[in-house]
Amino acid sequence: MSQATAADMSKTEKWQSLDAHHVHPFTNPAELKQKPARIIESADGVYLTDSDGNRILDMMAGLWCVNMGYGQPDLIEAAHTQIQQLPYYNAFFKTSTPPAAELSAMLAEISPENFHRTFFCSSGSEANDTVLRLVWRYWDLMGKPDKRVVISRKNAYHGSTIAASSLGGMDYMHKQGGIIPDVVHVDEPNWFAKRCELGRDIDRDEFGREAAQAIANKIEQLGVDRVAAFIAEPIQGAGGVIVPPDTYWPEVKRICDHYGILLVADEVICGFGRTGEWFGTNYYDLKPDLMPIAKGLSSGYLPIGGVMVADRVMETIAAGGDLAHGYTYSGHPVCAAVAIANLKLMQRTNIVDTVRESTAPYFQQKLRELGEHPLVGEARGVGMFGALELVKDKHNYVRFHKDVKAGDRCRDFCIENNLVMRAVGDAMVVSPPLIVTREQIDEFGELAWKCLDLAHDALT
Ligand code: PXG
Repeated sequence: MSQATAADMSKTEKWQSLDAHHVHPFTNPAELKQKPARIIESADGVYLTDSDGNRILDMMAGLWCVNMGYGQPDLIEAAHTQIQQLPYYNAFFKTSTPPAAELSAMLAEISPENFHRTFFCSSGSEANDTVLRLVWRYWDLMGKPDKRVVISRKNAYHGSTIAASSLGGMDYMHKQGGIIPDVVHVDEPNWFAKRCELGRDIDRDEFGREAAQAIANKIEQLGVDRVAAFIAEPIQGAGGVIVPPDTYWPEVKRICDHYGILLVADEVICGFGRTGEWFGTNYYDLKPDLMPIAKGLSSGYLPIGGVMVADRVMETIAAGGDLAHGYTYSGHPVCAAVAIANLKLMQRTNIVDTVRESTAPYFQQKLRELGEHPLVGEARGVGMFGALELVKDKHNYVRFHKDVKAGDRCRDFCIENNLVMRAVGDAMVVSPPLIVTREQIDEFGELAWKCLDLAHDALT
């Protein structure tokens, strides 16, 4: 770029022209070429600022991760101090660092009682690759190497590496990346989608039991000698905040126990306060064997994830000698130091109690009020996340044709009005930082209603 050209450009145009070299995740490059990316320059609390100076209410906490909000001095200070003291050292070959050690002990303290060990990595996807390695290793060591199949669910999201996207149930990802052997999918407990499919109401509890029974049927069909584990998010996040019926999880637990297969609870979104409990596992009393974690562990300030391993699984793995698995950045000291500062801040501010007792009920009430809008067929959620399903006919479970792209169009109105709400198909999903206040929830309610009105006018 010549200097004269650069001087003529606005700040936004300058970043956008540089960004032309950037391959964006989950983005159509042709669309981006037509309308370049919005550039986010800074952030504070629950607000982002873009390069045109707009102040945007971030009701997605980044990508479901900035749980303690932007600009937290403790987290910034922790990174600064640790990067000076020791910017990197690894956790291979019988070595550790103070942050990796302390973080693993803190996780043992805050997690359900049968968890005392964590393997570290840098993302939720790596965590789920690790899950697969651990599940297969466990059954090998148990003398049952034929137990290889992991059952997952359609419309689940477990990440984007080949193993994690195979575990996930997103068809459009499988179409591009293929799917590894030994992963199968059953129907999700999506009551709303089922009612739309049938065009009538169905009993929620009965549907929950049937969705659980699909797992048992799959185990019977494959033969229990081949089945290693069932993996699921306690509440599906990226699939559209699918809250299962109350009958679902007790029955799934019973089925996993009955057949003696491992239960993996993917806590990447549900973990660290999102449900109003420390883990989604606490919310549903799941007692899983493995828990992949990431995102809210560091409030997204630095990339860190992990797999928490229940005692009985760890005993077997530990007895097996060398674990041939690890990443350069497993237990990265700066990332771990930020995660420690994040967890300490969460503890000191009692944020999980505040969410459970005060702000989440208020937020859920606000979502239900938005559910009264003529465009919204269902408002659902738990704790500090939820979804609004946009429909053509509110009373008869009639969706818009998918080519109408109702969700995307509503999302565009949100962006124009400085509100981040994400569209998953026609579900508008919301997952604000846990520190969001009642006043900010009111602001969200007003902005969201306005955007729903605009979308309603455009779509009907
Ligand atoms: N498990 C779950 C439950 C997730 O939600 C991952 C694993 C993978 O984490 P990493 O850190 O590898 O991205 C996720 C990630 C979206 C969106 O558009 C959701 C995620 C990631 C990117 C986009 O809703 N979830």
